[in-house]
This record gives sequence, structure tokens and C-alpha cells, in this order.
Amino acid sequence: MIDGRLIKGIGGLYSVATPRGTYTCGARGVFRIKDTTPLIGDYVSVEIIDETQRAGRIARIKPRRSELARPRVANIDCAVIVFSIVEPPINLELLDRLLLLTAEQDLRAVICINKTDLLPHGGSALSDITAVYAGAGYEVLCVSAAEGSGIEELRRAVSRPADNPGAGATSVLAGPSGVGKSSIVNKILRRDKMEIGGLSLKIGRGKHTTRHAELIEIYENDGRASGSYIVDSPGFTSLDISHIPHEKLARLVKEFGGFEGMCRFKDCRHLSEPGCAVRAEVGRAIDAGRYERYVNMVPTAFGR
Ligand SMILES: Nc1nc2c(ncn2[C@@H]2O[C@H](COP(=O)(O)OP(=O)(O)OP(=O)(O)O)[C@@H](O)[C@H]2O)c(=O)[nH]1
Ligand SMILES: [Mg+2]
Ligand SMILES: [Zn+2]
Repeated sequence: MIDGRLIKGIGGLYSVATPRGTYTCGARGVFRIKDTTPLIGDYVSVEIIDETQRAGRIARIKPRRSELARPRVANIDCAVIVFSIVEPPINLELLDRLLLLTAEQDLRAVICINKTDLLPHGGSALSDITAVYAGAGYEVLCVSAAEGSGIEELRRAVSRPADNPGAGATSVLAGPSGVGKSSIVNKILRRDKMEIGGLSLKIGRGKHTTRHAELIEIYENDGRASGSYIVDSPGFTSLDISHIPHEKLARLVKEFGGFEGMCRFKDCRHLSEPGCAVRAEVGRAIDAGRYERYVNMVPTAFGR
């Protein structure tokens, strides 16, 4: 037996990185019976079948400290939510849903806005969006994978958990197809590891180039392993958050937190309840667009 980390899984075959190299593994039937599937990021024990072929079988999955639903990855510290400011344009509804999902998992979220090189000079779209989310208390980084700007900051942000600067971290890049996730991963790694796709000319969307999530170790400039990992993942355009109980949603919106205990009702969802301190601040301390998108999410949470 040898312990390792699951870095890739395609068609029931898993790659597990161990101190003795990468093993290609199947999973024991017991997982199918118990209805657990090994996930990218899992810490596992491998039963070796053939040492020379580096073939094994996943015998045990260690308890997960986190599990993100979209993309499905385990044991991550940070979700980098990636959008491009244009081509394709930023989808704020999806951004807000991803922020709720990461908050629900108690994961650190970093908002990364890519393709800043494509903005016409003087355009205010980027600074407006940055101001809203930074103002709400989120970490926002503006980058250009094409020009390399902001990448050093992003590499630093994903390399260590904010609360434990000495330890390595695992961060996943999540967002729609074509926003430049794989381009950013390559810049962070300083090598062309991931395949980059184009945009479909007709609709200006991505071409779903990355097909599988993959966990990759980040190396320092001098070739030393940093102990931090990044996960590239396939793009997606919709996100179901109906599993989050509706009464919990309000507590996951960061800027509502500042008004805790100030509404007339303790369990106020800030919709149409009288004496709502949050609603009184919409258009002032609370961005009207953010509030509106929150309201629109609540019915979905009821399954309507
Ligand atoms: N102008 C510009 N183009 C970029 C930038 N980053 C990525 N692109 C382009 O955007 C397109 C999509 O990039 P990818 O990195 O494949 O996007 P992705 O998010 O990984 O897409 P999926 O794998 O399909 O989810 C490619 O044509 C890239 O060259 C950027 O900073 N500026
Ligand atoms: Mg990709
Ligand atoms: Zn309220």
C-alpha cells in the first residue's frame, strides 16, 4: 500500500501521485456499492498491483475536508472564480451563485477577472464590477493571461491559505468555457501544460476545450515544489444551488453579514419582511444589482 493524491480521473481510471511516482489505478468495487466515487483532490491509499507498470487499485479514500459540487473536487482550500470581462462577457448571476456555493462550503473565494487587455481604454465596466465585489468584502484580482499582468499576484494568492501562510494550498479554477482558465493555469505554471481553446465565432463562447479536472503541482522559479496545487477544470454556464436551504442563503451573502441582528425578525431573509435593515440599505451600502440577483436566486432555492 502507498498513500497519494488523486490528480486525474478519466473513464474509471485514476492517476494517483505518490512519493514513488504516479500510479494508474482502478477503484475497488466497494466504492460502487457504497456509492462513493473517488474525486480529484482525494487523498487515497493505493494497493499496488504491478510495481513496474505503476498499476494499482484505490483501496481507501481518506475523509474529505471539503467537497465542491461544481467542479467536483475534494480537499481544496480556495476557489478562484474566473470570468473574462469581455469575450465572453462576465455573467454576474453565475458569479453570485458560485460565491454562494463556495461560502456554503466555507471555502475562500478569489474573484479573478481575465482578458483585461481587451478592454477599450477608459472603459469603466471593470472598475465598476471590481468596486462592487471588493466593496462587498471579496478578494478581486484583475489579470490578463495574454499579457501576463496580475499573474504574479494570483500565483501568490493561490499558493497559500490566508490563515496559514507557511503551508501549501489547493486552489481550483472555476468558471465558464472560454474565459481563459487554462491560459491562466499555464501562466501560473510558467509552461504550456494545458490545452488552450479558441472561441466560437458565431456565439462568442468557449469551445469546452478542457474536458476533465486535473490537479497540478506548482513549482517555484528555482524548480522546487511549492507544496501548492492548482486544479484546472472544464467550463460550465449554469449552476444549480437548490440544495442550499433557502433560509441559509441570506447568511451566505457576504455584505448582508454586516447587518446581522439589525432586522426586526431574527430569521429575516431580507425579501418583503417589515423592518428589514438590509433592504433599507439597497442602493446605498448594498449594491442594487447584487441584491436583485440575490432575490432572483431565492425562488430557485424553493425549487419553483
Ligand atoms: N485577449 C485575451 N485572450 C485570452 C486571454 N486569456 C485567454 N484568452 C483566449 O481565450 C480563449 C479561451 O482560453 P482557454 O484558456 O482555453 O479558456 P478556458 O477557460 O480554459 O476554456 P474551457 O477549457 O473551454 O473551459 C483562447 O483563445 C485564449 O487565447 C487574455 O488574457 N486575453
Ligand atoms: Mg480550459
Ligand atoms: Zn432583513
